[in-house]
Amino acid sequence: MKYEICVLGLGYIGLPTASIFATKGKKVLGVDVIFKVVETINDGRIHIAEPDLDVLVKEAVQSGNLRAATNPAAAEVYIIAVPTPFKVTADNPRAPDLTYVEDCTRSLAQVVEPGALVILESTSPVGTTEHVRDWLYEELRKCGRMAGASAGDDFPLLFAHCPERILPGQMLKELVSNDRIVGGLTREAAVRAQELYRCFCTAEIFLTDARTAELAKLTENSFRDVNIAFANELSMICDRLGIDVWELIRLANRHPRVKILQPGPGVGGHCIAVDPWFIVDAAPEEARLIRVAREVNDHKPHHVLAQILTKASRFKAPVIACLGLAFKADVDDLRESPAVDIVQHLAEGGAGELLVVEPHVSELPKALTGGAVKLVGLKEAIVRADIVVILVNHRSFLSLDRSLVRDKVVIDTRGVWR
Ligand code: SAJ
Repeated sequence: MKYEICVLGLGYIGLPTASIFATKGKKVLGVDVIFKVVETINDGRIHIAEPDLDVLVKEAVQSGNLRAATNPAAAEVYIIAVPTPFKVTADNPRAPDLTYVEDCTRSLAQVVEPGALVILESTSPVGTTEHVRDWLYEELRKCGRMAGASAGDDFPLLFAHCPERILPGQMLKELVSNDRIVGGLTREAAVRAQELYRCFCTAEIFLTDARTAELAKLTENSFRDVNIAFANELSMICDRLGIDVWELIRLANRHPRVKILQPGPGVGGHCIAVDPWFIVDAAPEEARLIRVAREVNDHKPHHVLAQILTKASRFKAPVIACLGLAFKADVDDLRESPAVDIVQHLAEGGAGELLVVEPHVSELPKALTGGAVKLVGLKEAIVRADIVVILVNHRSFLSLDRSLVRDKVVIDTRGVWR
C-alpha cells in the first residue's frame, strides 16, 4: 500500500505531526529507528511527555490511519523530523551534525517514487534542503534506480523546508495555530507543501525559498537566545551591585517599548541552546552578537554554581536541595538542561549531600547516578535541606508553603519565590 505521508523520526516533532495528519484522515506511516518507540506507538501509547499528546496518538492509532515501523515505505510525501545536534570537529567544537538527516534521507532511496514531495522539518543549517536533494539522488543512482545525470527529468522529486516552530508544553495548540514558513527548492514544491499543511494548520502559511526558510528558523531561536542572554547578563550585573533583578526588570518593562525576558540558571533544551551555533558556524565573522549571547547563556550555570558553593562553604556538611532538573517548567525534557549541569558540577565537586526533586522523572539521568545525588520528594527535600536552590519553575514548586523555607538559605534562579 502507498501511504499518503511517511514521517521519519517519531520524537517531539515527528510524533505530534504524524498523529495530527492521521486524525485528519491521512494514511500515515511513522518511522523510527528505535523498535521500542515503534512498539509503544503501535500500542496507542507515547514515549514522551507532552500535554494531550497521549489522547491524540491513541485516536490516530485507533482510527487505523497511523502505523509505526522501523523502515520507510512508498508514500506521496516524506517528512523528515529527526534531530540535528552539533558535534565536535577539529576546527569547530559545535559543528552541525547532519548524520541523522543524511541517514534517513538515504534510506528513502529504496522506496521513494517519482513525483514524491520530500519535506525537511528538522531545524537545519542553511543549504541542508539542497543536501537532502543531492544525497537522495546520489543514493538513487547508487542503487540503480536512476540512470541519467539529469535527476529532475529521470526521477522528478520535489523538496521543501518547513521548519517546525512549536513550543514544548503547548505543542498541540501551536501545531494548529502557529503561522508556518514553507521554503521550496522550487515554487511547485513550496505550493504542494503549503497545501499539505493546510489540512490542519489554521494560521497563515508563507512561501519562500528553502535557504530563507532555513535561516528564518535559526533566526527565531537566535532572537530568543540573544534576548534571554540580555536578561541573564542583567542578573549577573545585579548580583554584583546588590540589586534585585526581578524588580529591575518588572520596572523597566513598564516602558512602552521595553520587554525584557526572564533570567534563569541558563538556557537549555535541544533548540535555543543549539540552533544559534548553526549561524555562527556558517558566518563566524559576522555572527558576533549571536556568539556572545550563546557564551553569556552558557556561562550562567557557572555563575549559579559559584553562588551555591559560596553559601555551602558556610556549612560543615551542607544538605542542598535542588528543585528541578528539566530544561524548563512543566516538561520532562532534560536535554541540554542547565539544571542537570549545575547538579552534576555540585556532585563532582563534593559540595555536600544533594537532594534532587524532579516530579517529571522517575529516575535520575545517567550523568547524576552512582554518586552523592538522591532523587526525593519535595517535602523530604525541603525538610532536610540547609540550602534550597530553585532551578526550574515547575508549577508544583510555586505553591509550596513559604514558611517551610523561612530558616533556610534560598537561591531562587527563576525568581518564583520572591
Ligand atoms: N528561558 C529563560 N528565560 C526566558 C525564556 C526562556 O531562561 O524568559 C529558558 C528556558 O528556561 C529554557 C530555554 O530558555 O531553558 C528555552 O526555552 P523556551 O521556552 O524559550 O524555548 P524552547 O526551547 O522550549 O522552544 C523554542 C521556541 N522558539 C522560540 O520561541 C523562538 C519554539 O517556538 C521552537 O519551536 C523550539 O524552540 C524549537 O523546536 O526550535
